[in-house]
Amino acid sequence: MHRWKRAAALLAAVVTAGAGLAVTAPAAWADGGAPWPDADGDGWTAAVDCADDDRAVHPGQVEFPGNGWDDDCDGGSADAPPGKLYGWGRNSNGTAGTGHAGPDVRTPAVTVVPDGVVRAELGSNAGFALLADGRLLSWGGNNAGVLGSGTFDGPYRETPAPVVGLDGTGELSDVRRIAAHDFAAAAVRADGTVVTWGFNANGQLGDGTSGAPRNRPGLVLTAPGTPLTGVRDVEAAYGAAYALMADGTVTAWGAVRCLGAPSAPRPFAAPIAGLDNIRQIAGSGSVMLFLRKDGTVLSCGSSSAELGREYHTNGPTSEHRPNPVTGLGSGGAVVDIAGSGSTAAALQEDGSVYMWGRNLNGELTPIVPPGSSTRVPMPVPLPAGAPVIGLDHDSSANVLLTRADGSMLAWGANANGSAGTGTAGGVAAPTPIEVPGRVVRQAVTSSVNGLALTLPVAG
Ligand SMILES: [Ca+2]
Ligand SMILES: [Ca+2]
Ligand SMILES: [Ca+2]
Repeated sequence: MHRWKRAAALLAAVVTAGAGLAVTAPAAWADGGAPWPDADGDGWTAAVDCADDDRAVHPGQVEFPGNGWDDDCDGGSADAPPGKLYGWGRNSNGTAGTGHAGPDVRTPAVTVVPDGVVRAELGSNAGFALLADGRLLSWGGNNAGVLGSGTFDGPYRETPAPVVGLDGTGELSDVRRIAAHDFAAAAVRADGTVVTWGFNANGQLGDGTSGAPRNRPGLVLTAPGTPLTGVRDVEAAYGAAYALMADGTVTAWGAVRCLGAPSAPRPFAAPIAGLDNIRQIAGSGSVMLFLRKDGTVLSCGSSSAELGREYHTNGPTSEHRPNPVTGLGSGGAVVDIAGSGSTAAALQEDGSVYMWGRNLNGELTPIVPPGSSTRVPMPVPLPAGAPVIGLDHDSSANVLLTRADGSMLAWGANANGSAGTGTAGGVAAPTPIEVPGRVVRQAVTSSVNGLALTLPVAG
């Protein structure tokens, strides 16, 4: 199916769900008969494609709030229809966001996070909500000061509150993107700088220090006294963080992978060679994944199966340098990626989900037996229904998919009810989850919690 036809089909599904998006038909020919180019091959010509170098951006695409991209080329709605947050999973520290610590929450429950959320994120035990006004709220466990509250005191907080400002007082402002991994967090601000806080054992705070954690945001530096600038997005990964630069290259700090050989932690931010035209970064334990705007995926970091390719066929240190994942299906360009500590996942244009790696926690049970591994990406059998449009698997023993009709699919270890399916024990196959009256547009999962950013069903 041509990309635009599939996009139209996807749009029809969205309209059926009531999201009510507007769309402009692709124009194959300009006035006067000269063809408009379609440089990225997504089926939408440059006449209507606001990013003709990016396969995942075009008219008819679903607008994902707060991801930093005008996905549907609608400058009017841009990037930020604000929504309401739902949470579930372990709640002994209030991480489910219900406003009070208590027993596990096994299905999505409305949170006490104020309306106006444009992006959600989870660390190991803490939740984050980026608001449309640029403030960042945090709640849950405060391990290593990951709440950014300016204190290490208090084992947890039940009521979401703003991350403090750079000087430890006031509120952090102008936040555009948020990423967390374990007990460390990183945020991109409107001026293109990055601030970090929390765990720092590997120098993942990027300010030249390592060891002591920090309970308030501080700037990531390229050298003493010189802040990193020009950042579009950030991914927090195992012992390190990776910044997607506005020019499509990648700069990283901490226990950085993909430098050509195993390397000592970097105390300051510096570029990674061999990466350009990148639109998304995902960490998978020792392996990093990079989605290019042309819809291909690069991997590097270690020889583990989650590399998604052979590691010795392109030079003796191929696993330490960015090289393409091989064996993905014929479902078109990859439009979303995610990784856990031991597995990786990719979503293709036609809604196919491919996974690979080591099945240590049940994430790969739909494709290989527990304890087995696959270096070759394999398609995850999905139940009938609306096409998958997004995925999350960040540092998690669960996989969480969003579908065009606003529902989710989940499976995995399901510790503390973190899959959100309402069941106990591991979930072996993708299982539908609905949030009544709401359309899910972003879903995030950790091994013990889940969050869903939802919009009202229009109509
Ligand atoms: Ca195009
Ligand atoms: Ca495009
Ligand atoms: Ca967007």
